Amino acid sequence: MTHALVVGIPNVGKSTLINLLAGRVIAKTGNEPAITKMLQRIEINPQFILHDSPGMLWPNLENKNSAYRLAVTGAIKDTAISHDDVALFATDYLWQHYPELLSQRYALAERPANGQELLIMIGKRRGCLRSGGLVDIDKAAKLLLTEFRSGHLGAISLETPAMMATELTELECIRAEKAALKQQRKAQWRQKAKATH
Ligand SMILES: Nc1nc2c(ncn2[C@@H]2O[C@H](COP(=O)(O)OP(=O)(O)OP(=O)(O)O)[C@@H](O)[C@H]2O)c(=O)[nH]1
Ligand SMILES: [Mg+2]
Repeated sequence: MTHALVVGIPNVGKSTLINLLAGRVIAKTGNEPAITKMLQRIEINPQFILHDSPGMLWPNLENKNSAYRLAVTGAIKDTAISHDDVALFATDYLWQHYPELLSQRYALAERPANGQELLIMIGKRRGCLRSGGLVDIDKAAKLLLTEFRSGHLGAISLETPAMMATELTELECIRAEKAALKQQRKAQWRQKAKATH
């Protein structure tokens, strides 16, 4: 008998794949992370057992950009990081790397100066307004993220090997700074302790 375990980050389609392989809807699916709550055993045939698993993430996302990118894709619950922050990260990145896709999708007449301005333009264009005609940023943020996640903005990569190389170098510097600060604090505590004895 063969056992296979399907693992991956949340909301990437593990349960959907299992349902396809099983030829019936047996695993619960949904367009949000943490739909599968526990390990589920699915018998494809007496010789082949599939196991569906809850989505897994790294225990500590030291690289903030990685956390934002995961949130943009929908792998991190929308309650963990605010919609607005995630959407602003997305608009900043998308405008830098995929301006033509955004211009087309939202028929932008002008060039926004930054991600925030872009989000406001998208909100205006799509009628995400509050009373008084002000743009409802939260609504615009949700709309942008939904459109990105459904693939309506086009084929987009949020991360490249070159970006990761740069970010890892930056991370090394941050780690070194933190370690130096820790050492400095330890030395200060030791001095204080000596002085009080
Ligand atoms: N566009 C697209 N959407 C997909 C595909 N596979 C799954 N989905 C959708 O992605 C969402 C997540 O699917 P799930 O199968 O629940 O994902 P999961 O990895 O089991 O998620 P968790 O159990 O929460 O970790 C659902 O809305 C699916 O309909 C795919 O190949 N293409
Ligand atoms: Mg699942």
